[in-house]
Amino acid sequence: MRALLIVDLQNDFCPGGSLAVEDGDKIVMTVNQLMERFDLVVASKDWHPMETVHFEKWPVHCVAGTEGAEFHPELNSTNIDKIFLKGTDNKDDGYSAFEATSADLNQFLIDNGVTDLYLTGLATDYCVKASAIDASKKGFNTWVVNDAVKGVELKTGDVAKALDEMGALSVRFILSEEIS
Ligand code: VGL
Repeated sequence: MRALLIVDLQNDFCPGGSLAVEDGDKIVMTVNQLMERFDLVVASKDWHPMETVHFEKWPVHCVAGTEGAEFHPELNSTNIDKIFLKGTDNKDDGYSAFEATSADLNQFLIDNGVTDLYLTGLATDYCVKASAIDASKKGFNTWVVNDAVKGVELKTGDVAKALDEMGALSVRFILSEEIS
């Protein structure tokens, strides 16, 4: 059993948002197409309080209930079976979707018999990486869909380094066209 995980495909991480990932919106169509091929689709949302230690490191973004925290408007979010909110505590960065507090992602996947998890979304070098590493450590066969993720790349080479770190922890890489 496989599931698709969409990480943080929210307005604030897309062009025009407060922590925009360059071309972050360009993956939306690919993610929409992928959703059609999966029986189970889950998504994380960064969902921060107005004041949090996280905003000492990053510009204010994805504050719970704001427009910036909404999914990108072109994402077919009606195809998402369950949403997991993370970073909800004022002491918690919540990079990984497995740190979600609204529901337990690991338990949800186990309860649904998921063995293989395919990751898409933003950003490759932060929340996708953290989520993929957690997924792999928890024993899921973990795939990152290379053409359905985008990185922040604060420093040149950050994305390449993130891919190496994930690969070293048995995360595998695939293209959306290879997924039927
Ligand atoms: C993210 C930086 C700060 C992400 C979240 O979703 O990758 N990056 N907060």
